[in-house]
Amino acid sequence: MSDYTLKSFAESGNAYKAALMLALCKADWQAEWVDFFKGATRADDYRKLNAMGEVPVLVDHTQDDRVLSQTGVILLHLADRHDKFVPGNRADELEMLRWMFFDNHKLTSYVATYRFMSRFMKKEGEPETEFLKGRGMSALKVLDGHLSNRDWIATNQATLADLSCCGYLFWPDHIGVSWDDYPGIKNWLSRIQNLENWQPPEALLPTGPQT
Ligand SMILES: N[C@@H](CCC(=O)N[C@@H](CS)C(=O)NCC(=O)O)C(=O)O
Repeated sequence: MSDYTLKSFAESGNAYKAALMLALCKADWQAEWVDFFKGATRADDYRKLNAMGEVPVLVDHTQDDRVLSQTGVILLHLADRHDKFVPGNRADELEMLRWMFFDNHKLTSYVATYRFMSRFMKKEGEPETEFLKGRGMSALKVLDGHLSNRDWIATNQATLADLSCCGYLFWPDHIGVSWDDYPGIKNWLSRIQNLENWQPPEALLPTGPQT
């Protein structure tokens, strides 16, 4: 058995954050496909595992099958286990956490939900979808401005903040943007792609029917 199982699916940028961390840490892990589009996360057995009904879930087999959810928590747990992507001092760590909270509240939350509504629910142009798009694009502008004069989000090296914020950003066509309009993000994504062992979501995670 692998050290970790990641309950996931390839269309989930949230799952990708954890999968990317596992890949970059060269961890011994396996993905287990969750049939999200058929409602698997709403089923009783899944809710017993994660009462929040969300993907991803990480099971750490090296720690008595400990179950973790919320990407921020999963990333922090993996950083503890592999001693990677967390700065060595508290001030930098707080800066990293600041951007991870921003990601969870303002960036991924809107960008991912906009993508879900437009691409998978086919509700492009409807008022709720346009609202999500506006909020998501505002968050992208904040991130782009922050990256205009620096290589990485929190320190002078990649941290969990970078892995968290990039979750959905390797799908610019899915969120209706061109990174040419966001040069800070464009250059930063290239730097992430150059990290040793980087792979795109579809190479790391399993997929299935999207209905
Ligand atoms: N804040 C959560 C977000 C996870 C999330 O929204 N996952 C999506 C799939 S990408 C999900 O399972 N959504 C189900 C739902 O919201 O009911 C995290 O960081 O893990």
